[in-house]
Amino acid sequence: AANGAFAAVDLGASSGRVILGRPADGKLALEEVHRFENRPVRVHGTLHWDILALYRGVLDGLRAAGISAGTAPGDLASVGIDSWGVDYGLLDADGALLGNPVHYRDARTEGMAAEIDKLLPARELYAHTGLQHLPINTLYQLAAARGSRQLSAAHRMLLTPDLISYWLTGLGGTETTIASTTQLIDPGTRDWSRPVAEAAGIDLSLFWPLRSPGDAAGTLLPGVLAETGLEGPVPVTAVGAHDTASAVAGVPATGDRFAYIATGTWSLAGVELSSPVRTEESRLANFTNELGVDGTVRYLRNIMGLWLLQECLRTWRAEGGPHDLEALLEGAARMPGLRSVIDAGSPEFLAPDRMPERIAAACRRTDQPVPRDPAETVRCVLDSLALAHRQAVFDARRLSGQEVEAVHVVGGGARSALLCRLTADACGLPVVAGPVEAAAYGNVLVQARTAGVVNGPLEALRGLVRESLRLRQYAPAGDQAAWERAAARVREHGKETPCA
Ligand code: LRH
Repeated sequence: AANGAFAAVDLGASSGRVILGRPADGKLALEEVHRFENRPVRVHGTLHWDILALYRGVLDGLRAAGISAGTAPGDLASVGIDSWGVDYGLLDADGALLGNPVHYRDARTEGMAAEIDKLLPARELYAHTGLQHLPINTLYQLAAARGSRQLSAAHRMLLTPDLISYWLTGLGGTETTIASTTQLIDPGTRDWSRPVAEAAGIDLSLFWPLRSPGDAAGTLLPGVLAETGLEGPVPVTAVGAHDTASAVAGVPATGDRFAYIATGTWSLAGVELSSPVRTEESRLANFTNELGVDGTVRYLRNIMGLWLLQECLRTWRAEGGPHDLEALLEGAARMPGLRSVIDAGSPEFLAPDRMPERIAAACRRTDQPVPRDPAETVRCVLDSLALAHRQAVFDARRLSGQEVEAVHVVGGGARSALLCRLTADACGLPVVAGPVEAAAYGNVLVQARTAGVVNGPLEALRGLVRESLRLRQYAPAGDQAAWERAAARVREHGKETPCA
């Protein structure tokens, strides 16, 4: 391997993968060398991540990456790590992990927004951080942990990808894109918001210094080399450590007139900006300003995403019902559209369990036909997701002034022709679908640029993604008025929606 291979560790809420990227001839070839499940565990009522199982998956993946990259030192040029947002582990003064990280879907954050609101009104909080109100935000998790012995004993706090990086290298750091999911960062200065930390009583010295995508993050420890069979030195490079930041970097767009929808467990739908939008209108529309690579701002809204389907499937499987997603999607594609729609942005769907029942209840409450079978439920979910995509794209455009000529769907949802077609129809805009592994593309390209193997600004990196795969295009069709009526149905009932 002339220029070496770069390993992207990409940890999602339902699976982790290690993907090897080899840039050559103006293209980037990706090879998935290892994939492993991410299965949360409930212990005494609290939902945790099985973080050591994930770390083992990372080690197994690095071993596989080394074997695939070649045997000479330097064949594995670097490693970069990205993961889902908001969650963290605490270290004691000896660097040992204090307990298993808690899952953002755990119920401990209930009522915490009201607690924080007493200390710092939502309006001010938004003016400082520009983050949408989501119960999962680190700020609310820390509020829930406040006064616990564990938090009191903590010497350091590491967000998930930084924790993995710390275990691999022995060095600490806080990558800015993942830090921006905490609700403790000011997206204008791209630094900690001291006023927010002070008001919320959070000690910022828990965090190691900030670092940016492209910065060096250490080298694999001798013990890690021994365990993975790799020959050192293998550098670790900070990438967009938030998976969504890496995914947006990997969007194969031309120019800047595009919206993106990063689909997976969540749908993250919005536009890329050069500075944050923190107007009151933006706050009320629940838009977030997270940080992206190369000084960009990811102006987007969190939508429940494929989580709704994953959870339905989990329930149906447990009940001995249907479990073939492909067959269900085929069935759903034949159903009449827009019979019932739910608010796919609502936190009422955040918690796990009994999803088909909760979807049915939402339809009943809003006087819409209740889905009668799994295929109808799947159709309801996909229509609802497409509708939420439309609302987010339209709102992002209106609130930021950013023009949008095409919508890029990346991540797992790009595989579903039905979801992409419905999204194109709902937005009345062409949808460009792919890559599924956008986060891995973004992750590898930032590493490769640091290594001097590829050059240029984000736009050039995106050009490389475009050259590397066949993208699918979906032209919008159908009746915009029908989507507008469906949107009105959701809006009308929005006020009655119970919050998680
Ligand atoms: C998607 C994601 C999203 C966050 C959520 C916690 O994987 O990172 O951007 O809001 O997980």
